[in-house]
Amino acid sequence: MTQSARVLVTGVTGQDGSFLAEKLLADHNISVYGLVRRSSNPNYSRIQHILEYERFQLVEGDITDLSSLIQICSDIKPDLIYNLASQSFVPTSWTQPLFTAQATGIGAVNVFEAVRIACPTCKIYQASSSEMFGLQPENAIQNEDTSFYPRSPYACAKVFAHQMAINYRESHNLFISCGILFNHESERRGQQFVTRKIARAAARISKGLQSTLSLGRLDTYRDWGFAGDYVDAMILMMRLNTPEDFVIATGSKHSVQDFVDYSFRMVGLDWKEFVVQDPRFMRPAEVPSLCGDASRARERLGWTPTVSFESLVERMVESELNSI
Ligand code: NDP
Ligand code: GDR
Repeated sequence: MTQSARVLVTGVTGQDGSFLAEKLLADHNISVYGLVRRSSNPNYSRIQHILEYERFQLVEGDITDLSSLIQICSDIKPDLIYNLASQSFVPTSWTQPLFTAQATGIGAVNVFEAVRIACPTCKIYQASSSEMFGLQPENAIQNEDTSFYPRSPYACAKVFAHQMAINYRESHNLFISCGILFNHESERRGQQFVTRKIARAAARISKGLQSTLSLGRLDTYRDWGFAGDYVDAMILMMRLNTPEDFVIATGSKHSVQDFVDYSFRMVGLDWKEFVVQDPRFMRPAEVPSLCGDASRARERLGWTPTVSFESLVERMVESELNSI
């Protein structure tokens, strides 16, 4: 990257955006611009600690508004954009399929168009997802060559964005790399996602602040890693001289029940006494099992995950206990 690089991060108020902005700001030659959308009450809790940095600036725009993105790209002339903004909660994509298509699918194309029009040499990172793989044979492992079988409007929107990224790369010669990231979690994860919901409930139940935990299916499997590690992979990908797509995953999977069991054991409780299954958290179509093969990332980026499943659960439950 050139000296005094300008980096635009969309989705900066989210889990990954906050870790990414923090890591980028550690490099004194980088200025970070965080895209935020207008809301009646700003939600800057994840980036509160970096708001005062001189090299960090918030810019107002919306991923669904192409004109705002063209304006921002013309003004800032970013060297690099990480496109992390999306409607990222899978269940919401069934109740708001059109909004999800706009934010998660068209939103990415808006970024590509703004770059094509206003700053065509800018590199772009596109946040693709393991949800694109969707329904796969039991015990299969997914890599960059695995076919997609999306199972939700969210996953369909991500497939659209992913294929458009490849299309813009091949037809307009834009530098776009897609990170196909498997589930990654942290104490900054949104409270609706299953890992944070479980960690928080285990801590609260152990302190007498909550009596039960309502969940959907316990028998689905995910390849869960630590968000900080996955953001490192994004940064490594953007240091390459040619664009390329990478699967980022730990290579081991666990069930929702494993996550529940280990979280409750951490606080000295038996989960079976507190967990109730609730149809409200079942999905119209499920992705039963995902597990990624990140060999390409290991070989070409030198990337490996540093946080085990057990350490991730411990970190999240401890954080919840500390916050009570
Ligand atoms: P979060 O849900 O935590 O953050 C999403 C971000 O997108 C928020 O900053 C949100 O802003 C912003 N956003 C949503 N809609 C708009 C909009 N219309 N205009 C501008 N900004 C918008 O997601 P994560 O940090 O977990 O994920 C980052 C990206 O990676 C997402 O694209 C997600 O789909 C993808 N992904 C995530 C994985 C994971 O396991 N975490 C795995 C694979 C892919 P606001 O705060 O205002 O709502
Ligand atoms: P996911 O994450 O859909 O994989 O998408 P989530 O944590 O929402 O669900 C994981 C699995 O847990 C099951 N589950 C429940 N999920 C939620 N949220 N709440 C519950 O009560 C519950 N009970 C069981 C789900 O059915 C599912 O099988 C995440 C998001 O970050 C996406 O944006 C990202 O692209 C993918 O990970 C990779």
